[in-house]
Amino acid sequence: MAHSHDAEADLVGISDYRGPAGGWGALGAVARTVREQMKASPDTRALLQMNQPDGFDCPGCAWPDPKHTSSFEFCENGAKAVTWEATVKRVDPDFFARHTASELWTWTDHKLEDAGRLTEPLRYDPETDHYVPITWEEAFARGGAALRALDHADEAEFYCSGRASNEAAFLYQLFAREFGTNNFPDCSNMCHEATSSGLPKSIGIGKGTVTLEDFDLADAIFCIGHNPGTNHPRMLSTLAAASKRGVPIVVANPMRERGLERFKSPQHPTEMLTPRSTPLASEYHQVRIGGDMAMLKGMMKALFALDEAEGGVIDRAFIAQHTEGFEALQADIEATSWTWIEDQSRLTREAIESMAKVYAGAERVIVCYGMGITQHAHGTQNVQAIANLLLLRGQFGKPGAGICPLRGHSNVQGDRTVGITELPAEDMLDRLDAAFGITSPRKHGHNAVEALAAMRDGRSKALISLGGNLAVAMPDPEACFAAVRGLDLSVNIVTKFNRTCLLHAKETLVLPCLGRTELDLQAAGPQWVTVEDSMSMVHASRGKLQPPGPMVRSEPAIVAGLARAALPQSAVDWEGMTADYDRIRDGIEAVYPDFHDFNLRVRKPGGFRLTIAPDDRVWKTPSGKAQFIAHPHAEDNAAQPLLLTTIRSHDQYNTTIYSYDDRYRGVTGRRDVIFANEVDLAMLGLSHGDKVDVTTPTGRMLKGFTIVRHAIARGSLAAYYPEANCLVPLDDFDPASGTPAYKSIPVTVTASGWPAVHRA
Ligand SMILES: Nc1nc2c(c(=O)[nH]1)N[C@H]1C(S)=C(S)[C@@H](COP(=O)(O)OP(=O)(O)OC[C@H]3O[C@@H](n4cnc5c(=O)[nH]c(N)nc54)[C@H](O)[C@@H]3O)O[C@H]1N2
Ligand SMILES: Nc1nc2c(c(=O)[nH]1)N[C@H]1C(S)=C(S)[C@@H](COP(=O)(O)OP(=O)(O)OC[C@H]3O[C@@H](n4cnc5c(=O)[nH]c(N)nc54)[C@H](O)[C@@H]3O)O[C@H]1N2
Ligand SMILES: [Mo]
Repeated sequence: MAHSHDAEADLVGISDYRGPAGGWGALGAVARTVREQMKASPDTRALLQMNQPDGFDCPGCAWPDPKHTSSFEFCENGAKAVTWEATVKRVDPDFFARHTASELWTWTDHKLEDAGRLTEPLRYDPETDHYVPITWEEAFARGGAALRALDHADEAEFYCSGRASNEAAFLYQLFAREFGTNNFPDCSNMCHEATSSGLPKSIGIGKGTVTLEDFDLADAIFCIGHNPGTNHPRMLSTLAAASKRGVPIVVANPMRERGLERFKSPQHPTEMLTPRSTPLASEYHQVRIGGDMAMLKGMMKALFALDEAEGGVIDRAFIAQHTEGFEALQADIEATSWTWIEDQSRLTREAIESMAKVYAGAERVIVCYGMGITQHAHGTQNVQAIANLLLLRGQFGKPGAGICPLRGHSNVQGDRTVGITELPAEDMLDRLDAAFGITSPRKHGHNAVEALAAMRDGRSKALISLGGNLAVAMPDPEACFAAVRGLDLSVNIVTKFNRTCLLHAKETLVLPCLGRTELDLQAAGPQWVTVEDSMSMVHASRGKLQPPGPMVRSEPAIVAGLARAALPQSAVDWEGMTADYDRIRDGIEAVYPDFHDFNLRVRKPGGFRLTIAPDDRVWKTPSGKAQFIAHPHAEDNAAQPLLLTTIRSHDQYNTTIYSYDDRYRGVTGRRDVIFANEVDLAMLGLSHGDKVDVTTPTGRMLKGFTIVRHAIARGSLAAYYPEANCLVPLDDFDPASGTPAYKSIPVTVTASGWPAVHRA
């Protein structure tokens, strides 16, 4: 491919980051964010209440805390999440009088949210192109009227993002089901749905099986397709402790992520004051994007070989007593060739054998995984392959072992537990109906992709969003933006104004809610909420900060207000539950037996753990046994020369862009980059810093981005989400779970003449 190099390489803000994760860089970043968002606010003490027994749960991620009784655990990105919420900046009615919607549309996602917290309910006025303040009564009346005007309840979509508390989410599903639909598109549908749909078939539960204490007992830890230095930073302390004990930590990730390599704990004075840091990964395997299935099959192949050579590697007693499907799995692994495995994974047989050796040599093993596993067209198969691997050595139901999906939003798991699901179980609906005197619909509803398709096709006419930024988070912004714009009603219950709020339906409402850090005062006094972390611990979260304005209401109060207006004849005591959240918790207990004595047990510091049946080697599958699930027809990616994955920068929270920096990847002040392997660059006839266009087989394009050399696997490219979402079609998803294939987009790359677009 000929390419002229007359253009200057665009390497502004591109460098190598040489430090460890954490360290002084993290402390500096916190100081900066506190300065920018909180100015001299006395509420900087908020940071000291994060994850304390009496404080609030960090809204940053779902990684648990040591019994919620620890001393303050420092986390840079938790601090960013809190300061972004506790900011002193406001978008009040004056702000919206100054700026038209058309002007705000031209703002970046960063600038929109950086403008501050919403303070009053708003309605979009198409006559003036402004958002105008309205009373809560008018907001509820308008929302309720539009919902009542629908021909059928299934024309409404009830989206839930994962920050909502258990209490808010439970009320929300009660509202939607009394209204008459199971349409619950949910951020989990874009995230760990492959876990929710894949693991129940394997081990009878769609959640992780380990606790934080298990990490203290593990003999080996595998980290596949997740980036804890950015997305679950408190996990680094856990990994560092394991590393110091000499526990091997085996990483499989196409990108070399600093947060998996080295960590300098900001809580550790000697590390902070010396050049020392703790090495994390003992082996780092740069698997190709989408090559995990092949890698996992390769590990199993090597395990069988080791077992044949040495014996005692495969746990045959466990397999005989607890599982089904072993023969089919073994046959599939035997039929899988090393050539195919190496081709797909771009790892050598020796590398994979080395991973298998670590696994075989450890008594107690934890496998952690994230979006690098789930967000593929074969995400569910990937998750089940991890379960297969663990079942082969009986790594369930014993201390120090198990599966650890790193969940996304801080309460995404809890929201699902208390009923946010488009596929509700019959017995759950029976109990809900009995507890509240309603008749829930039995017909299953829409997940996120189905909801967007229904909205696009005019089958759905209303979207209520409890948090999130749905149209920006989903694939194919063009289709999703048009879908929301075609609606009769769009209701955004949010803390901050975002791009989805700017997509105008016939009626567009923006309803400001309290964040988790804030004091929630109701008729019966100050209220607190509960959340469930990645490890199924349910605990209390108590906000203390002053709300951003007197009119801002809590999520439960807003949900109840809308429900009241949409369901004038409602059988539910919405006012009573809003006045006193203990009553919502009583409702949760009535519907979910696992929450017995909820109000009592959750008042204990640290809360309680929900039942995880595999802990007791109980398998809630139809046959009562854990299942090996073979995937003989695993996806073939070797023919695709280049696959692109989408990732989070260090300074973003999903669609919330805190800043344009990505410290650990050496990027400052920009997001318009494509990370590429040096050898691929040369093969493409491109140089570090060239402007390129990225094109998909169906002609989707990302134009004028700068391609940069990076430590990433051959045949793999990476770009930031959501900038690259235009490359993902809405119908490219995992058929088993509906999870969009955000992480394996086939592309071609060519030199570009287009100007850069995504600069700070
Ligand atoms: N600060 C911060 N914290 C967050 C979030 C945030 O945006 N910011 N988001 C929250 C949410 S909702 C979620 S779901 C989690 C996400 O947490 P992660 O799962 O860590 O998220 P990602 O950034 O999407 O990327 C994950 C990693 O997968 C790797 N990867 C990409 N493709 C592949 C592949 O094919 N195979 C393998 N093995 N690896 C691959 C990437 O190189 C990257 O290191 O974090 C949560 N926590
Ligand atoms: N290409 C690509 N796309 C992806 C992903 C990817 O890896 N690649 N990841 C996917 C994943 S894992 C997820 S989870 C989704 C995320 O999808 P969403 O959950 O829909 O998106 P967020 O960006 O987390 O939502 C941000 C908004 O939430 C609101 N908010 C913040 N805190 C609160 C609160 O306490 N209450 C309420 N009511 N609102 C609040 C704010 O107004 C803010 O603008 O994106 C998905 N999209
Ligand atoms: Mo997520």
